[in-house]
Amino acid sequence: MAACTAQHPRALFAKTETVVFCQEQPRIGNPYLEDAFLQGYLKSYLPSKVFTEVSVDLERFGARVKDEIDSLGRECELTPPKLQQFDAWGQRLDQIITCPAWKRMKEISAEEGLIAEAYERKYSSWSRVYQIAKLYLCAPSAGLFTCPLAMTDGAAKVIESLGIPRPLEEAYSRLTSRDARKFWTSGQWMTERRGGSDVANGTETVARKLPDGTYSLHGLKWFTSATDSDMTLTLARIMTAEGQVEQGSRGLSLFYLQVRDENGKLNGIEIQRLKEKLGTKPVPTAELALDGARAHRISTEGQGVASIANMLTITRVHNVVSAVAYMKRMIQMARDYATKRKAFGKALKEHPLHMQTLARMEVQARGAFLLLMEIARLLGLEETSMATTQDLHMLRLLTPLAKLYTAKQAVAVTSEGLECFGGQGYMEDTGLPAVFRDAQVMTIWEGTTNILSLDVLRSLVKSQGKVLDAFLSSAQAKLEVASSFSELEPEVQMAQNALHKLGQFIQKMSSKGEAGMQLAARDFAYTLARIYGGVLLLEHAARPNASAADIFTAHRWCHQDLCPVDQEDKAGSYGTQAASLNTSLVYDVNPILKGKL
Ligand code: UCC
Repeated sequence: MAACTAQHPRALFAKTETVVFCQEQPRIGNPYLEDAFLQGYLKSYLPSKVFTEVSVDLERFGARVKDEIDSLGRECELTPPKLQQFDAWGQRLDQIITCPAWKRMKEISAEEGLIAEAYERKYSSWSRVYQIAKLYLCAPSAGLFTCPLAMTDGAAKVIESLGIPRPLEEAYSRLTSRDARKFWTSGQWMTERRGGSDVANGTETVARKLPDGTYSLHGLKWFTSATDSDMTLTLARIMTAEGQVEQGSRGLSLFYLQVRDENGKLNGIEIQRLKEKLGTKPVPTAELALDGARAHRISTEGQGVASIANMLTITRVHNVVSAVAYMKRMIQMARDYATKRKAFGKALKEHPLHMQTLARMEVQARGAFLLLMEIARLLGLEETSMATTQDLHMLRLLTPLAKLYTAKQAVAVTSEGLECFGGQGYMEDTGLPAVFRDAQVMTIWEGTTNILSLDVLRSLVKSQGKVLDAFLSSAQAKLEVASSFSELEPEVQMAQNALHKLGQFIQKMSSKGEAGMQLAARDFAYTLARIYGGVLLLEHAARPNASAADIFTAHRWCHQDLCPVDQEDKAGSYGTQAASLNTSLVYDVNPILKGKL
């Protein structure tokens, strides 16, 4: 856009002068070329031949994000989906109408191999890193098409891990296709009327076995994201011939179904309504009634939750991709704006306090980025059977950890980012509020912060402490590398101290068991995330070709409280009285009412 000078001849009406208000628009550049940290990471860790090829493609793709995808994403935001339930003559249609840009995003996703790349494995284990880097570049521009892509990736992962059994061969080949005419997206229908976190007790959908071995599903799915998808994976309880079902987690099995038949007719599904949401406006999120949906059982009976966990791992990784990418997008826009916008006689860039704010945002985004890339690297190793047991433990731990931590960071950083634009950040037509709104969902879908904190504990307990051992030894190994650089010495020591305090805390809590740890679960998870983010930044800053910015980032990150669980413990947050004190504080109401609580 041409620069706006806001110079008007004095001869014009005074009124014109007061109504004309013009600021230069921040620019979305090529997100690959503008991201030195991403380039530095890929150059350092990818084998050089892989880096050369990948870099060329990412630069090309970055230009496509800037020149094509970003405007499609905006169109998706401004043209949300509609549900046409009936035709003019009362015939039930249940048609979700999406805009052309949303459909185009599906084609582009196939053309660009946004799913295929991870499953073709052209670059062996590095293919995952490559795919994640591509998703990261386009996530804030893609009009939330990254939501169906997350579930599509998750479904492909589940099917692959099952050995691609016969009823799923076609689905797998379509989910991982580069042919836009063939490409399918998948849903993940987990949430029912009784809630989304407690899947084991909230799932009411039942499955009746049919004579041909398939099942017919009956129930209500309360939130289904990207309901225009071609297929889905979903949970249900198998009903016995006597009409009995088993309650709880052990009663759940995993099913695959196609949403529509070849003629576009819904498969025993009614779309009740589309949801009114705070954000993710382009995504059709629907309430569904399943009334005889034909489905294939794809897990062992009663193993539904464990089987869908593979999908959750992938969708949680995608959540991290978007959380980090949204932070980065805000920072890129704000730093460009800071070169253009003048206040108090100089560009924002010349105000040290403003630069400090942006630098703090950047430190958060960089730590989050390394957590993301570490997960991508480990996932790639797992998928090519190259992972050690320690790698597998780290992947299990880092997935919920990074999901919960980066989602919270994304809300804070995008909120701070809005402020960097002053009042303009609050204006709908700048597109900036949408970034903030969409960041907020990252803390909720795919498991809230508390559910993910409990999943961190689950990973420790289920592995009988091996996950924690892997964490401690991996952190130590990385700190050892960093400790040989004198410039990093004080920060390495800070990380060591945090690990020491963490060790003491774990020892103290070990006698209290899993239940005793619950109150500390969130602070414990934050501690692991902060320590590991710091350790990764220190390792990154210890590379021979590390930049001054890499070293400064590691310093800044390590100067935050790396062990909040220790601080909170000392403050009595997990003591015997803590839970009841919390409740009294929350319900600090009129004594008459108190008696009724
Ligand atoms: O669907 C949604 C929106 C889709 C949109 C996607 C967009 C993605 C982002 C894109 C970015 C733009 S939102 C709804 C998502 N729903 C959830 O995330 C559910 C949240 N609730 C939980 O995660 C709970 O912790 C449950 C459901 C996993 C708890 O289930 P249970 O059955 O009560 O827990 P159990 O008994 O501990 O676990 C049952 C089994 C165990 O294995 P076995 O049977 O072998 O002992 C666990 O070890 O499941 C296993 N398991 C896991 N395994 C549980 N969690 C995991 C895990 N995370 N990884 C591996």
